[in-house]
Amino acid sequence: MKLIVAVIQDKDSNLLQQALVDADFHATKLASTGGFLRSGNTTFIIGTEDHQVDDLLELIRLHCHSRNQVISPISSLDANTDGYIMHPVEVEVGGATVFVLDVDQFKHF
Ligand code: 2BA
Repeated sequence: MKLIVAVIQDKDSNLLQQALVDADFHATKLASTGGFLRSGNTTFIIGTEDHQVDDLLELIRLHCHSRNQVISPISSLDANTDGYIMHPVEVEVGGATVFVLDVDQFKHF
């Protein structure tokens, strides 16, 4: 069995969630925050059998698109700017960052 951890953009999350349900994958959706942009993204954790991993990865690939995102400078009125980026930066985000992990045990009580 494998555990797939997929970090995707919020904009793609509803369509991917529906596609996972339609394809009978069991998933948990978590609200997460990117360490670089410090903006919201979505993390799915999905337990699945080894032989279904390729189908799942294809589903994620189909539903998650890369986009350019600009992080704006923080307002100078905001006193709490420690460590925040102070100039606009454009980065390409996604489609998806996916980790495939071996599962030691799976219990469902
Ligand atoms: P963020 O950390 O907010 O990163 C958003 C995008 O910013 C990244 O897109 C990448 O294009 C850029 N970026 C990230 N770190 C950078 C850096 N040190 N210098 C320059 N540009 C940088 P993606 O690579 O598509 O990543 C999207 C999100 O996936 C990330 O959001 C993070 O939440 C997650 N992620 C990516 N790689 C990861 C990893 N190795 N481990 C855990 N989470 C990861």
